[in-house]
Amino acid sequence: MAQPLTIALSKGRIFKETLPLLAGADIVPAKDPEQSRELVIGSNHPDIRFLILRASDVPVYVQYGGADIGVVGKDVLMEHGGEGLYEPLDLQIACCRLMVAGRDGSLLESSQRLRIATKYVKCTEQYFASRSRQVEVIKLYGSMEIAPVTGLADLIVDVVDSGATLRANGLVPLEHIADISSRLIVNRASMKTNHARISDLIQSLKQTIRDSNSV
Ligand code: PRT
Ligand code: MG
Repeated sequence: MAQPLTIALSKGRIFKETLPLLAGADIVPAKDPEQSRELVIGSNHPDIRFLILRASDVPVYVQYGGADIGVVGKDVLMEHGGEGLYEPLDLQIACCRLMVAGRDGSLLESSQRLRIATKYVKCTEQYFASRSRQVEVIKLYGSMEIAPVTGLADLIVDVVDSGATLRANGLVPLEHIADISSRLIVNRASMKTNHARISDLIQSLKQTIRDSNSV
């Protein structure tokens, strides 16, 4: 009998884009979290279950063993720091870019100390420190785009996909910090105690990603 497996996912784009990859490994959630209030969801295997979490909580659950594996954006993973986690696979889903954005580029040219609004405090501090720029970082939890418009901050750091949200709020992308995609993360202890099952799953996910790249 295989060991049980708990998989941490966030609702929304990560859940949607992970489904076809899991289906390739014959793992199908029993419910759609958009249609159900249940936060623990079974699957077509009696010993595989899903936890539906806030995206930023996925690495925390996996780090402390509340889940064996999880799927999380590289942005969230960089901000978390990755302690206690293996990151064995780039799933190549939910792709976007972590960017500096603002009303225009002139502030980046000036030598004044800039105020940056973001939920990526650590990444932002690291990025500007690596360019020897002193900044003041203001932590927000969402709707960062409003900060430069209201004068709360000079610039923002956020993930950008099509750029439509920036444009709709009078902002432009200014500097590229990192390309982002979602990663499979694995609890370090689970990788040892449940090695066969997790490495089978990784192989099967890899195969599905290869197949979808070759179409
Ligand atoms: O929404 P919540 O606060 O609960 O958490 P979350 O925003 O972290 O979760 P979710 O589900 O929105 O995003 C999960 C992951 O998807 C992120 O961690 C990224 O790795 C990835 N991803 C890919 C994105 C986007 N594309 C994206 N466009 N995450 C967020 N966005 C947002 C962005 O913050 C901005 O508000 O969409 C808007 C920009 O999109 P465009 O197309 O207008 O540029
Ligand atoms: Mg979101």
